[in-house]
Amino acid sequence: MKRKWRLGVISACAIGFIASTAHAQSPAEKVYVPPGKHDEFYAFLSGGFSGQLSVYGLPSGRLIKVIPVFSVNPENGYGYSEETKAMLMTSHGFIPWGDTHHPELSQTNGVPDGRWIFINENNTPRVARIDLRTFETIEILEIPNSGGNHASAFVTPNTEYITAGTRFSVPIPQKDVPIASYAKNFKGTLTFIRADKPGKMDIAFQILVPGYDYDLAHCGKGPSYGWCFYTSYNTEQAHTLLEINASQKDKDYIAAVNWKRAEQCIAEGKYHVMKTEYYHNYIPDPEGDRIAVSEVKKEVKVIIPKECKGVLYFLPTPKSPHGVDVDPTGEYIIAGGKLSTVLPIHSFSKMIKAIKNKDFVGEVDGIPILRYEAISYCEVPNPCLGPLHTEFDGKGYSYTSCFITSEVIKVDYKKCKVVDRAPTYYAVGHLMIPGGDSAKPWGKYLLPMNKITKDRFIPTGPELFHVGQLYDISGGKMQLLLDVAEIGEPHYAQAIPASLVAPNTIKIYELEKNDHPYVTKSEEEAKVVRKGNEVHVYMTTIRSHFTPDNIEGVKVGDTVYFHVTNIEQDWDVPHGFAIFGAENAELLVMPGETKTLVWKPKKPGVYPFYCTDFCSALHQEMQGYVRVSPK
Ligand code: CUK
Ligand code: CUA
Repeated sequence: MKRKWRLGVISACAIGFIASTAHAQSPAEKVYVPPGKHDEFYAFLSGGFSGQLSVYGLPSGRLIKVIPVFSVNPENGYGYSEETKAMLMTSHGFIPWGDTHHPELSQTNGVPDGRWIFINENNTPRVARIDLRTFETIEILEIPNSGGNHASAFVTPNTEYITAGTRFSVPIPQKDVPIASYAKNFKGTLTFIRADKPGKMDIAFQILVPGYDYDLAHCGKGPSYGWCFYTSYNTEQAHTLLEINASQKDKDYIAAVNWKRAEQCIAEGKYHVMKTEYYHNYIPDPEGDRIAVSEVKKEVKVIIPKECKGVLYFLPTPKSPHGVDVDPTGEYIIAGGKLSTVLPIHSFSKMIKAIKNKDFVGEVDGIPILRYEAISYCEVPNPCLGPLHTEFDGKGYSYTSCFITSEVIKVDYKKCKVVDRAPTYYAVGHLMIPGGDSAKPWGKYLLPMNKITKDRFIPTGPELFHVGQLYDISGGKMQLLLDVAEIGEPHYAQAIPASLVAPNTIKIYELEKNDHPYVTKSEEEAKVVRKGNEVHVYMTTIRSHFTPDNIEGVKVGDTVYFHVTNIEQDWDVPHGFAIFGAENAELLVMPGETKTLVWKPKKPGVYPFYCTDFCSALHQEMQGYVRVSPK
């Protein structure tokens, strides 16, 4: 009897469940990923002034990993270990910090393919490649002739290039001139970086452009394949009080670059070779020694637009535009006019027609300015205040963030009308839809990233995290699901189905393939070798001891290199290494890997070292001593 009664309850529940899915699921149900289950999407959020890239699962909003890119990261010794220091070398020396803004996934035929993700560094111009098999930064290229790398790192549809535009114009080449000579001496560059092969990033060419501020970019696809678009502001060429002086004109420009034409000009020798110095840092052997190296490059090819006709056009765009986004078909180009009262949409096919008909209203430095009416598809009326960035759902709708009115608007962009709006909390910057800037958006979710958190989380004193907000966009109306606490200032983000990345991730660095010059493949090979003032400790770790664990014979004035090889066979058992008083952070050594910590002991004594990363019940016993004697 009892059993029957129970069955009855179960079937009533089942009916209840079916009934409730027929109705709208609650926000809680939509973001709930049960313990042990995986998220549907990886989301990669720029860390902004943290210099890193964070990885979240969607729809749960759980933080899964922080990938160090441009900033040192004590948590795993990035930028501290001898193997990773070279990643942060620049022509200005070792720089332990960066400001990341725009991540973009590598693409094949305009669709994110899950191989790599790129991200820019705004302050000391650089771009990075992160390998999505290991979620590690494997390459960083410095960008010369740039005064701040903001319009970056956006890819062309087959990852032929990542592109970059200078945020601040500066004298190019750099020289000592009065700041007031801006209009005469300051220039910008738009840079194309070869990106299709890991370890081979290089500046293919730069295009020298008038001294404006190039803010954001996106590249064309489909019919607009072969083009990239950059917003510019400060066409007034102000050099002081830009908040007033750079907002004078009714329209600034989108710079439309025909990079296929640029390739022709390079092939025809229509370029200048400019001497300059910049660094290319990469790991040549990511499955072997895994040691980053720096290569110093000495020159770049520079195209001057008036010597390469057809490479660049200016599209007038109201008013101090910020974002520029190309729809999945490649025909519609939507700009965020920060101070504009309309949302301008340009038509790529009209642009091509206007170029053919020479429908120009003037030129700057030999660069034709197209007639606004000749390229305009429409202006979305009464959008919102402060439209910034747009993403697409692949179903004919675009979503634009509105900074001033703190909202997102959903636009039927072919019909040129707003069909839905939702408030954000507060002051939204970028927004992201999985695949939302590609030829094939996955849609489903929208993540606006807000600059101001105010009251969204329990208070943490004056400094607050930024907040992302997850919306369900699968229905007609946007529905707010979740607040996500973010690291630094995320600016932009990307997301991709986990099924395109997870199966390719590498679980373990194989010890057999480790050809690090200081590898120690077994405890029998562990040793201490003195070379003049250098002491090299060939050390192994395995649960739960170091070999050797008592080291004597070190003297004040020596430089001690701890070359720590993790010889575990289990993929998920890293060991850490830290020694008392070392100026460097710890090491985190993954199974199969060798990492090196340098230590210069300053006083005689006996110094403990220990494993910093929990590894077994005897983790606390994983320790040792170094004896340091006077000189
Ligand atoms: S910028 Cu931050 S909201 Cu760096 Cu892409 Cu527009
Ligand atoms: Cu090894 Cu803890």
